[in-house]
Amino acid sequence: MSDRKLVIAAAQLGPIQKAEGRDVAVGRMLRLMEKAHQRGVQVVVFPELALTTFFPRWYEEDIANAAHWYETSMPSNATAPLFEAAKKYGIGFHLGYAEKTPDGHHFNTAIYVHPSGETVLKYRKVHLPGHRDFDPIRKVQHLEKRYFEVGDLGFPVIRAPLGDTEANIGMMICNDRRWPEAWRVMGLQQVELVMLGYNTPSLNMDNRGFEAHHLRVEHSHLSIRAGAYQNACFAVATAKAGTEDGHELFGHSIIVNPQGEIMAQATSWQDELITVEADLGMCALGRSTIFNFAAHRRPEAYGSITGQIGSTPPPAWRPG
Ligand code: ING
Repeated sequence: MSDRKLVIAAAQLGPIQKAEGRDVAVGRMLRLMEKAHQRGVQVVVFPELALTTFFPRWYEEDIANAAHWYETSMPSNATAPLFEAAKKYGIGFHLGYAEKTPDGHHFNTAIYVHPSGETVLKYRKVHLPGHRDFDPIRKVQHLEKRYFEVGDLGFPVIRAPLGDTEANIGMMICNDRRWPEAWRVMGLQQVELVMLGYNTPSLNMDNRGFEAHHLRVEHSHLSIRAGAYQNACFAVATAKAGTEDGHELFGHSIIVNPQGEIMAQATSWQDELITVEADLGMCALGRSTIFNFAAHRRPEAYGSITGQIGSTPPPAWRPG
């Protein structure tokens, strides 16, 4: 046990309908912040694209028709109440949103905001799933490659004051959790707390093969538990869940410790706060033993991980 205790929460959101404005989502997030304050929470993690519906499911021929989904400033009039609540309650928060930069670039972005209202860290989603153009085979479109550019900030980790202590924090977004490279880049920076939001359909929308429904959640938890365990860090994974205009997203937000154990799990697909007290000193065991990277990693054997993009077929062996 260490004296580096931190009370953290995943603030899961239920659905946000296409016709609902940012004020609806912000109002619900403020209620979750108040509940977090009542529970002595010091850090709150909101979902990916927390201010709007998951708009990449909707095809727009003219991208200009999607302009209203993006934030051109942060904070903005609509989001300022979140920053004020952070100051009022002394709570830091992670927020996922669609970012349009002053020079016209579009990213699926997340920030961590200190109770002072200052942005401590920004991340832009690197692994954009789905496709760019309308896909007639799919049951539902997943057009993140149409609406966002690949994140250009890497996977930064920073040591920052959190609650009564400080921690090495990093972020990833949704599909990133399925890629061990994202976790390891942050593990190599000694990350202790990974904050991630997600919007994940509860059924496979690809329509290109069978996937048992229960595996949707299984694969999500498998990815997060493995990432936390293999990099000796905590992970807070927060869903936007429920049915948005007929399209279902699963909840099952979880908080995972550095041994890969689920410490808390949401049990609804609505607005729900799950809370844990994390002992950040727990990261030390994995980092100094089984995942002591300096002692055990062999980068000379890993060249293909950054040396190539797609997989290539192996040489074939034939008897005699
Ligand atoms: N959503 C999904 C995710 O990675 C997905 C897309 C679902 C990809 C299931 C593969 C399998 O959780 C986002 N927004 O990345």
